[in-house]
Amino acid sequence: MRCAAQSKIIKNLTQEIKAIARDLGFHAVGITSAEPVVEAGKHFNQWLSDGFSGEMSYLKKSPEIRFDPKRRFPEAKSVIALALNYYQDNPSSENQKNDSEVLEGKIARYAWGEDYHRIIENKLEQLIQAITERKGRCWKGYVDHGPLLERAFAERAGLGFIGKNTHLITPEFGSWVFLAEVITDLVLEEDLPATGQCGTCKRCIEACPTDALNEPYRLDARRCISYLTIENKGEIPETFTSKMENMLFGCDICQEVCPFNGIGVQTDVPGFSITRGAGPSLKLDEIDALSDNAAFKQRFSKSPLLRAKYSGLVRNADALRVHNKTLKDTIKNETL
Ligand code: B12
Ligand code: SF4
Ligand code: SF4
Repeated sequence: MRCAAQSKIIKNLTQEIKAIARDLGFHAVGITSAEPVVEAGKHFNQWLSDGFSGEMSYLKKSPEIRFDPKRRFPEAKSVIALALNYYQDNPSSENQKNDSEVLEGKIARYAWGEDYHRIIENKLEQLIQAITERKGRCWKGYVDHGPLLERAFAERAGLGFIGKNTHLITPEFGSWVFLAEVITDLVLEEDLPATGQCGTCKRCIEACPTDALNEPYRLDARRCISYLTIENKGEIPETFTSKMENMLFGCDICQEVCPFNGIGVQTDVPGFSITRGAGPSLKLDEIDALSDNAAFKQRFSKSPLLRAKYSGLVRNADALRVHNKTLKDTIKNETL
């Protein structure tokens, strides 16, 4: 039991840390304990044993630390869950060219500007420094790469709820947010878990072109265009090349159709501007013009597209081109 004076100190410290996080530019911050997310852990284990993680072998390494951070950091007390809005309108969607000769591939919104890992890591370092100055011990800040079930901790910290498309959906920014966390030994005041839900809606499940959302809340990565175009190292199976809806890198279809993403809030993070990266689409000719890996690395030096590697981007462009040719031939034959 805490006395009133202790509770007040904890409350003040929590408010101070939340204010620092907001000043650093995070758009939402919530606190939860470092205790395991037990139900999410069961779902995660089931997901792995069903083979849904495909070739992402790193997810299988010590899966228990993803839902129980205290196994790694026994003195951890709190998880500070953070979100950064990356939404921006597609400037080209209103006057899209209808030039069937110029083939373009679409880029998922998260990758239009600079890579979010660097932008967020910089903010996390500053937050950790501020906590350390307040006598709190922190372990490395996490964004994406860390072994933590980020969506589950964000949900328990009250940032939003997990939808049937598996996204963490916030009340203010929909699902157009990146997630990040700081794990600390400070005892902080916990937020209540988020309570929203999808209700009877199943738009994302119906819209997914490859049936990757084979059940609500469960995504088979092996069928997901995002996985096939970014994480997958091999060829894109033919069964999917005709279903990629011109996505060259990543996929946003199950987010675009979500009613919680109706009116996006423009991000205020300069690094996410399309002028800083690949933008909403790329001409396939531009990819052909990249003569080698060095040219690819130079063109996309700060972009998330680096993740797919030169060979991956060329493979994706080829898949779109082959599909477009087949489509054209079919239309030609039908009109003859
Ligand atoms: C591996 C991975 C992928 C894989 C697998 C995605 C997936 N849905 O599992 C692939 C490559 C496909 C992928 C794609 C994308 N990713 Co990704 N990815 C990750 C990563 C590294 C791990 C996710 C994971 O553990 N998956 C395993 C499943 C089981 O866990 P989960 O996704 O958290 O699922 C929860 C629920 O679905 C629920 N659940 C599972 N089964 C069941 C069953 C029932 C009955 C119920 C009720 C619930 C339930 O439990 C889980 C609890 O956490 C996280 C970062 C991280 N460290 O967490 C980023 C992360 C999830 N990705 C992110 C993003 C932005 C994307 C893309 C939008 C990129 C793009 N535009 O192409 C797509 C979205 C695809 C989608 N619909 O999820 C963001 C999501 C932010 C958000 N608002 O949710 C994260 C959090 C990275 C970050 N730090 O911002 N990703
Ligand atoms: S990201 Fe695309 S392919 Fe993956 S589940 Fe969503 S709609 Fe389906
Ligand atoms: S589209 Fe509908 S079912 Fe899918 S996540 Fe959004 S609200 Fe939930």
